[in-house]
Amino acid sequence: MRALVILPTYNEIENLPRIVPQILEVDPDLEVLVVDDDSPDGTGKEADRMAEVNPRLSVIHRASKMGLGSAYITGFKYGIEKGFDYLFEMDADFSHDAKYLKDFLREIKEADLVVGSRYLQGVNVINWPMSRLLLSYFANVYTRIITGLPLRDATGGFKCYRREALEAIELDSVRSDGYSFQIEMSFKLWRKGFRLKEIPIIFYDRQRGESKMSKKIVREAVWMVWRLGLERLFGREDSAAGKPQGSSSLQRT
Ligand SMILES: Nc1nc2c(ncn2[C@@H]2O[C@H](COP(=O)(O)OP(=O)(O)OP(=O)(O)O)[C@@H](O)[C@H]2O)c(=O)[nH]1
Ligand SMILES: [Mg+2]
Repeated sequence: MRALVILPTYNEIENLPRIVPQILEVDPDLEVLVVDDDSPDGTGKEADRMAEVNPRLSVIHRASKMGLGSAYITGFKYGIEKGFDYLFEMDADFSHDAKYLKDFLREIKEADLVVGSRYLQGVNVINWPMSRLLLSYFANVYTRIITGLPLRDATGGFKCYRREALEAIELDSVRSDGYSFQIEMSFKLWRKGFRLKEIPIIFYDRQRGESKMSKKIVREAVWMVWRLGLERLFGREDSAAGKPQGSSSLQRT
């Protein structure tokens, strides 16, 4: 078993040197890939320095800030090419606690996508302003109603994909970036009949570094959700590729 934790970074110089060792400590089969978008604060150079002395860390540099979704697509392609069995999405800002990686690794054995969920058992978000929490919570209600995607937390970004599931998606056709990137990826797998599983996580607001949340990300998600809902209604989804045996299902802990 080989698992790759993909960490997209933009100005995470205060977080990166602390988060990477925490991840690697969890399991000897874990490796980390940093996808840095030429962070002005030197995160990319720091990642290179760390990788020089750590064979379990790799770094991809991109020329400019191109967005979270495309950073993950770059990371997925790298991980598939290198033969990893499981590929993680994780934030580099300590919003996602590395201790949950163990839970993901256990659950992915029986699923194709494991989603870390803030809203599975009540509301597990620490330190967000009420306005942001409400936006996130109702974005999820809205997404569930319009797309039918059976997840309590469809916008979260702590996830583990089985390699075969990612291989079944036309990665270059995924266009969205922020919240909607998460929705679109899960939706595509659900529609193809892959097994989705949610596990509870506690989400912590970032303590260091600057937020990249923007109105553009919210607007993008509002439209994407409708696009997916309509695709589902009119059956435009390409269901030919990679459909696994067994029916579409969602398991809950
Ligand atoms: N490579 C790359 N990484 C990004 C980009 N935008 C955000 N990230 C990283 O993606 C992860 C999640 O982004 P955040 O900035 O935390 O976004 P957020 O979680 O919506 O907002 P806050 O937690 O409030 O800051 C972090 O590790 C960021 O450094 C980007 O354009 N390119
Ligand atoms: Mg964050």
